[in-house]
Amino acid sequence: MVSILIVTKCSLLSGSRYGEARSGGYGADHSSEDLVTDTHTRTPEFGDATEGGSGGLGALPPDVLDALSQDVRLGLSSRPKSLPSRWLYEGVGSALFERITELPEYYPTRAERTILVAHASEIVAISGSRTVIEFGSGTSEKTTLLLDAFYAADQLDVFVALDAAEEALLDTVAELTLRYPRSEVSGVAVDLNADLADLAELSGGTGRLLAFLGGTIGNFAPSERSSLLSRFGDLLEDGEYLLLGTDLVKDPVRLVAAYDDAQGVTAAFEKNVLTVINANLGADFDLEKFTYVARWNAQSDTVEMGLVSLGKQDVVISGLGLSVHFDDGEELRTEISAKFRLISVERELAAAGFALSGQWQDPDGDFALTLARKRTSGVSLARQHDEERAPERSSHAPSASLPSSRNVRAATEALARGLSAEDQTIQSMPDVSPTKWHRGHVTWFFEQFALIGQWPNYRPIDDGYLYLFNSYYEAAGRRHARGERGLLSRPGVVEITAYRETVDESMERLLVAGPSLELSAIVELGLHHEQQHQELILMDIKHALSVNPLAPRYAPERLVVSSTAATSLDWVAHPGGVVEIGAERPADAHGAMDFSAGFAFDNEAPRHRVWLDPFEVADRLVTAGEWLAFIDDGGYGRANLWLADGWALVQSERREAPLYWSRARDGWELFTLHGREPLRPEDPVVHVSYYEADAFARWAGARLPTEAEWEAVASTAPAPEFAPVALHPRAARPARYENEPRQLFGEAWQWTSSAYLPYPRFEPLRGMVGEYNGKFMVGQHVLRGSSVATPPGHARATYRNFFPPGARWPFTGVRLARDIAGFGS
Ligand code: AVI
Repeated sequence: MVSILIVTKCSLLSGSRYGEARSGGYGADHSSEDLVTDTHTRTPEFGDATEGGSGGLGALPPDVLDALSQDVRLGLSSRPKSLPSRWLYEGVGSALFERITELPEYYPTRAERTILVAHASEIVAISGSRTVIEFGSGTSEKTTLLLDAFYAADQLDVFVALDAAEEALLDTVAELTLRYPRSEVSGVAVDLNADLADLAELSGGTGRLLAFLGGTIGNFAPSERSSLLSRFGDLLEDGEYLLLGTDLVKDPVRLVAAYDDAQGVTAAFEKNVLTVINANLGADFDLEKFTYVARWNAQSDTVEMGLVSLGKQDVVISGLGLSVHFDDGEELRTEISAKFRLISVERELAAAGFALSGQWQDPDGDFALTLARKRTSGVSLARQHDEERAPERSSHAPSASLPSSRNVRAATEALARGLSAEDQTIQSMPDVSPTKWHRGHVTWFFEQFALIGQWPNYRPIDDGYLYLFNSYYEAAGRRHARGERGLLSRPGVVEITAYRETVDESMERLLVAGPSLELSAIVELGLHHEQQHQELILMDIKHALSVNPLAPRYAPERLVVSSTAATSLDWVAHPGGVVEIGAERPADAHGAMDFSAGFAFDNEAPRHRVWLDPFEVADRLVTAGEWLAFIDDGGYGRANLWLADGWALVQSERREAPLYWSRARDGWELFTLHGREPLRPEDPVVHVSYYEADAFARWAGARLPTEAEWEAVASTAPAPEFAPVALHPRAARPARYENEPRQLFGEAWQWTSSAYLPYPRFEPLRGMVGEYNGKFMVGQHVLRGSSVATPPGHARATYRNFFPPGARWPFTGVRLARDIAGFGS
């Protein structure tokens, strides 16, 4: 039977030999009245301590002696001979281990301490725990770094120290009771083989964090490790945390030195197990006849430690009635110390039902502390998925997604920088949103889906922001009316900047150790989403500024360096046939986002085959000069060119030219983000609706391309990596080769004749993000390419932009297409 000694401030259930024996050890400044002692006996596997035991041979209590007897009998009669490392700590073992932790060669204790000094408060914040349970607290020195942070945050309701070494445990409890007067401190003497599930009640409370520090997990064989981690999981409720210290794989020379120190302290520590057996089981081990060895096993990433017999010898263990023979050079394995890689820590934790919440290393990368959250039982499929995908995960170093995240977030702020608070507040029509709303909304996206969605104890910055900045996510709750976003003077731009900064800080804390697959996918989606809003900011502010009769500039006047006379229009022929379009579905088999094959929005997938008859597309966009010809030819007044809805719109709104065109004394003028400009006939036409594009194409004796035609031509063309120099599309440069399709990207989005519909076998993503695209697949048309306002690197050949057919405030242009004559007759 394993004795569990509970040392607590509040209750004395019974005394026992075991408890009483230790109750004198509290130290001079702490009387035993301050603490009371409660001894339980549990788990029948080792017999009942209260019924007495063999006793007499040494200082060990009977149940512990029984366990030692079993381990020695089994370990010394097996081949190779081995003993569990727990016996190293008996007698002078704990003191020797303390000396090891101070050796110059032994870096793990110092490295872990460094991590705790730097990151304890993050661990407190991320976990939100209020109860800390620590296994193997032994010495409280490192533990106090963690506990101090909890206490300072007023988050230490309960601390429970668990340790097999009661003496050290009692000291710890006594010391910590004084150190944390507002907390309930207790200790439980237990070894890790005990049924930990029983401890669930003892530790009480919710919001618990179980700490297993020091790299002790490495002293267990792989199968023992997985069972121990699972048992930790059994002890915790869903959403509670495990904090695990692991030593990392490094230069074997340093590793072996750490376990074979120059002073011979580790050798003495390992040999101590023979003394323990001599003292407790009446054995006659001669310590001089064994030499200590430590070696690196590169196959198992393990330091192996053992005692090698110097010559043949027979050892008698009288307490067990056993004689054990050792050959010359035969080794008794006393300990292993496995070293880890970050990915293997994550994988072992995932297998035990934990998801990574944070992972920190010391600056030398010697040691890691991992904070892992027990997963909710309902997502076992996701867990299985994570395990399968684990090798494909990128580095979990803090840089995994933060640099691009910082760039994207900074790019949004850069777009808003030149805008006053007033500029950022107005909404010139229901379709446009104020700049400050965009800045808040993209931030809300991270708060809602990453922080609230992935961080159980996260507290929203302001519930009102969740309402104001939700765009259209029904699953995220109620929201402010879209058309009334411009009525909000508060929160002002200052509050929104603060909101952005606070969410960024929280995101960095969440991501600092490398996100889980799920979280990285959310972050990635959030960054692409923010890039979409960067374009919306430009579209919307252009409209907002355009309604001002003073036509204020967003950007400095455009410098048109050379005006290439509009090049002649050529056609790029495509033979047709079966083509494949679209992206691979960015989700795993269960519908969870998965961008490991490259980012794509869900509406770009799945990749599928389509049949195309032979066709050709124009090698450049329709120019403003060509549009002028359409106007001058009465294009806006000829009903036969127009779709009925388009004609009705043209009539009702008296449209006679693209948006932002106005007649001036000397001809047409355009409002651009660079201010008013005279129309330049060679520039592409921009800000036309689908209806206008369709009417123009009919007038020109052509048609609009389907989205599959567009993609079939564009699939080999790279999207631009650099931002255009101006925020208005430029004239096409000369073709570099015959039939080069030009201006596919980076000038103006191109209307296609394709209705925005789901691709065959389209499925929305699982969860709230399923609302991202799929629910808008009616009544709109697809646009392809990208525009001057699209952030560099955002677009690709499979990208499907979409707007209602009447919309023209986006940067929308036209590329013509035609059937290849003579086919199909
Ligand atoms: C307790 N444990 C993490 C130590 C280690 O590094 O494996 C035990 C030890 N054995 C020899 N030196 C240290």
